[in-house]
Amino acid sequence: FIQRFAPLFLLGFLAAACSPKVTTPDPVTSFPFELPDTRPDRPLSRAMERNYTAYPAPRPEENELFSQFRYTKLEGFDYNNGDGTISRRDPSKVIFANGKYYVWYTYRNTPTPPKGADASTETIPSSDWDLSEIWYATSKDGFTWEEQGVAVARPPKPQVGWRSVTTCDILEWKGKYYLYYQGFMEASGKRGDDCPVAVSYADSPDGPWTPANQVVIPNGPEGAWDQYSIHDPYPLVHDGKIYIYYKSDFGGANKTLVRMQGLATADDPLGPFTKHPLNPVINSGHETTLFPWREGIAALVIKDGNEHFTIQYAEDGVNFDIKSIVKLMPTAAGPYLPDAFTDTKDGRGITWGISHITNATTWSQNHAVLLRFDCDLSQDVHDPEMKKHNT
Ligand code: AAL
Repeated sequence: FIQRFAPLFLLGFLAAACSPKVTTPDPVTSFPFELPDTRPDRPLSRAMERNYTAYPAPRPEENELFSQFRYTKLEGFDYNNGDGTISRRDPSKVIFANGKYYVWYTYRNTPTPPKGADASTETIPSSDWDLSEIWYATSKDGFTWEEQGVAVARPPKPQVGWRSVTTCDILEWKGKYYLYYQGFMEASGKRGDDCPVAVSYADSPDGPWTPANQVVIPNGPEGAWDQYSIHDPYPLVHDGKIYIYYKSDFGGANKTLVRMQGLATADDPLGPFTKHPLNPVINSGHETTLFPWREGIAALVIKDGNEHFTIQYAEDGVNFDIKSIVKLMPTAAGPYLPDAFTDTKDGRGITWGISHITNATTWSQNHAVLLRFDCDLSQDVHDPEMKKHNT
């Protein structure tokens, strides 16, 4: 056998030894990797050209900021049999304090489900987020939650938020806690959505919360991109400052909304906040969800706009690039984010959080339910073995 096939083995060995070495970077092991430009030397269609120039990799799943999302029903919340009278939506990010996880969210408990702006009264909500308060819940494991009750109630008229306080997010700064939220002065659907951001503060995540009774991020001047609304405030600590990303929308007056994300920064949680001169910094997305990633900031760009369902990254927190295109993103995601306020230069990413889902059969979105999402947007799951498993 050996005598008969020896010449063939020899030929094979010589061919292998003399052939030019092709070294393809291993996408599994070389994060953060750079793919070789493999464009052939011939004209390409516009779509193929764009595949090499507009995106970081021809296969988005090869980027470390790619993930699939898994969802789990939460235990512990009562929804009145889902009749639309109790709603929970727009969760904050999740923090860990006093040995448990905390989440804050928009809570509505009204005699009827939403009936649209024209049918709304002092007690009948126009939309799912009308006549709401900010409530909170705690959990030992992130799956079963104990609802603790109200954190920020609606203040008396005419204070900011008298009609509804919604869509909050949490900041921890120098040992104190700050909840930022939308303060409605009119029912949603009657231009109440053109609301600014207000803030309440507390010494403990359990409260009591003191409203600052002031607008902390005001609407932009007439003609500005954010003149109509300042929504979904999302605080992080970055470069020694408080960074609040928020959503606004061009064209609010004629209801052709084009939703985008802006940034305002401050040295003090009660302001003044300075809006970034390059705003809007993300051209798409609905609710804001961002997280420290390596030395910069990553964003889940969810739902609206040309770049919806992408995950983006900006080393400076301002100039974002698409890193991956994903599916089934968590709506209004509030991730568990241990390094949200540590001013990290090496953001580790996220693996789970709370999002919401709505039964959007009507404009006003009858009611919403909180649910848990899990994902692999974490540096710690990108070791070669884990990565093989995840892809
Ligand atoms: C959301 C958020 C804001 C909007 C409405 C309630 O999911 O973008 O909070 O105002 O919808």
